[in-house]
Amino acid sequence: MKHPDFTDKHESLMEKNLTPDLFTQLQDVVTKNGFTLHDVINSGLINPDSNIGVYAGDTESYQCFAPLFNPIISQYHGFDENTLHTTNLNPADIDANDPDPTNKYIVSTRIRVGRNLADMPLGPAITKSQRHDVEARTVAALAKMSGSLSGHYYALAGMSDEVKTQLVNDHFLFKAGDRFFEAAGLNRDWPAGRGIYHNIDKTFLVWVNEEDQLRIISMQAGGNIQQVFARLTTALAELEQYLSFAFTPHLGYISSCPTNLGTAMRASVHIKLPCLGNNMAKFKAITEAHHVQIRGIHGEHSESEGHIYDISNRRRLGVTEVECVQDLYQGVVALIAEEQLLE
Ligand code: ADP
Ligand code: CIR
Repeated sequence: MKHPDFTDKHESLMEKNLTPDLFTQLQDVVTKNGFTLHDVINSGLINPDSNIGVYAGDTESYQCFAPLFNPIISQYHGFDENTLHTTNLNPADIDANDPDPTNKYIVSTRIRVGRNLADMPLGPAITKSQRHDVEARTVAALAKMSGSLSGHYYALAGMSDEVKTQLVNDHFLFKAGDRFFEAAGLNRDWPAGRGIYHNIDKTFLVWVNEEDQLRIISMQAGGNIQQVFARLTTALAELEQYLSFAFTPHLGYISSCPTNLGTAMRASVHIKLPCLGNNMAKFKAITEAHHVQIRGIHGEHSESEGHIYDISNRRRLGVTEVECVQDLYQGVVALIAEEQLLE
């Protein structure tokens, strides 16, 4: 393999950081799960429009390929390499009264974290049988969830297309992996080992073997951020009695995409902002000032519909879970205030 011939269209953090010298330094490095530099950068190479362009195959990837990952991690999260990541999952520390009690703007609130089992390779390097093992261990742990968190697991392989489409359209289930996942190796053996657990109300959900082995989700209609966070932390505490998750003191919870390291938390609202939607420059200035990100209504790489946007915290590493939620809250308060000025 030679240093890639990046085109004008390549604009990812990978392309910016992978100099010919760094390429030479890392080109023969292999992790104990067989993950190589080619595996790390393939998604960004095949997809020139990637923002980030790298994935990890295991926790060790972050150490073996640190000269490439570290600057990308710093540039994305604004995280100083010498800092230790800290966790705070205490709902009592959240100061986020419903920013829209009459539900004029906020349609729904969702908070998810990514988790991976400590003794397994990550999705881009995991084998089919390891993926089934992850599924079996996760389903066994979920079977012990109590009270309103108890529910059922549905394997993707056994699900009718009709049910699947409905769950995806209702924002509960992940879509089939896209071209970024494909090039990262995340779509291998699809749909084996993938599935979704949810409670009866679909307010607590767990995705199994998507981009991360577990995506643990709390969601509900309206803007009660505090309640959504509290449900998530209760569920996490229960699950941690049965499952041990990959974590390092420097990088926090380990995820396959470096944007999810640390808290691995994305706290979002679906919010109607027609005036700001017609004034994207102002919209983006507010989101950037408040460390929040705009996505479309069907998740990453999708478009908005009817001026409903997905607004979520951008930073996940070097900030606590409570701070991620406060970022969302401050951003939403500022956006609603501006929308009201423009109405
Ligand atoms: P992730 O949140 O796991 O990073 P996506 O951005 O692809 O992944 O979103 C996953 C799904 O969650 C999508 O269907 C998206 O519309 C839905 N979703 C995200 N935020 C909310 C929200 N606040 N309310 C309802 N659905 C949401
Ligand atoms: C990319 O590099 O663009 C994709 N692999 C997704 C990266 C994470 N998402 C994001 O920054 N919005």
